[in-house]
Amino acid sequence: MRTQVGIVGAGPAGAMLAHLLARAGVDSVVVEARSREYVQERVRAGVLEHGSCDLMDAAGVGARMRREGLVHHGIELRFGGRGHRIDLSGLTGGRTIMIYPQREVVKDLTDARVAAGLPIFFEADEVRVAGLDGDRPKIDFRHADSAWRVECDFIAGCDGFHGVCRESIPPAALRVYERVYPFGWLGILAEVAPSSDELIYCSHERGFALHSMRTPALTRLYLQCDPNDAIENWPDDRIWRELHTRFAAAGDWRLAEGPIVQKGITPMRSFVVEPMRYGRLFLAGDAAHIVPPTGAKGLNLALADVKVLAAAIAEFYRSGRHDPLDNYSSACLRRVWKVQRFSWWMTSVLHRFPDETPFDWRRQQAELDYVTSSSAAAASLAENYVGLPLD
Ligand code: RFL
Ligand code: PHB
Repeated sequence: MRTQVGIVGAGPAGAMLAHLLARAGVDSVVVEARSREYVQERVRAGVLEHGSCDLMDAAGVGARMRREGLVHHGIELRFGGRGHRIDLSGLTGGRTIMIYPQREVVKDLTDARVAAGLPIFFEADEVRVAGLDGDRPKIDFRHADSAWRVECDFIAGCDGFHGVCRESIPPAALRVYERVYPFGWLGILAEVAPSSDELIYCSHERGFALHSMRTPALTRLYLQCDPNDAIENWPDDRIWRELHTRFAAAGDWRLAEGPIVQKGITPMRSFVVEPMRYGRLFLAGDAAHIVPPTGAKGLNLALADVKVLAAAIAEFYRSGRHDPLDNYSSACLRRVWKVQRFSWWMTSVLHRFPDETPFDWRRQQAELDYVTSSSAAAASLAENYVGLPLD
């Protein structure tokens, strides 16, 4: 089959790109390795930046998010057993963040695509991309026991960190920047109302902890842990004990417990590949970059990339102009590196590092004290947390 843009992957990047292109009158075919149920159920990110919410609206899929999402005006930084509020809205001229699970974002986008009858192949096997440096790149795959080929003008590699698109680029054409952290996050989903109205980022001698949420009845909690630890070493009562210890605070605040319905350990890395393009293949989202989750940025960066890419592709079909496509990588990377910086900073100030010295610990505590007592420092954190401008 023939299309204008072949999109590999139906995570947030691929699903949003397909949607933005359709609204601009550009044809696309989406090829996804997993089932529709799997991509719509995967437990991942939870925080949408202000600009990501605006993009959902602009794409015409914001209605349920506006109805069911939880608007947050601040976050708490907890250290030394005391909570300190960062007034995100007050420090950014009224901007907010939205708690709306990534799976709901993907569900809204993929349901809209299926309802519109536009092509999307779930459960595609043996996906391959070829002809990237020619003018007719292709996606080959197997679906329901048949072999398929999609011939495209352009391919968007939205297939995440472990996808095939980045791997199909000759290594000499890419430069990789990477940092792997000596810790991971143990994340749980618990059927209990959140214990706080806002997210709590907690620095403790035993390591970082995060209190987040998905809905008014579902709490999401994370603990810094050894990245090589096995989840079997963490029975539920050990997880709760550790959470209570790290979140302990002066006053009568208590962490509420409930049945744990999901748990897992995720390693953490910072990763960027440059450029985000090879010939007619454009990389977007986790396929091009990974941030540690401490700044809640991965999903938002993926959406920001495809906003730029969709506009560049639409401009190409409207006017024949190439320059927005030629500028895609550098335009995205400027923002990507600022978000890398922020995610690295949040990570380094809140986690314990195995090789740190007592000096480092005191410096971290001073940094947290500074950011919660200086309005200039707090404003910088807030500006980055609600999201740097998308353009
Ligand atoms: P995704 O979501 O990984 O989607 C890629 C899609 O491509 C498919 N795929 C293939 N399809 C066809 N052929 C192949 N060969 C394929 N290989 C893979 C996959 O099945 C999948 O459907 O990448 P995308 O779209 O770039 O989106 C990125 C985000 O998913 C990611 O950055 C965030 O989840 C990161 N993240 C967070 N981001 C935030 O903005 N806020 C958060 O609060 C936040 N918390 C998190 C997170 C990521 C986490 N984990 C598990 C990595 C918390 C966690 C624990
Ligand atoms: C989440 O709710 O999963 C979450 C929230 C904030 C983060 C990371 C993850 O920084």
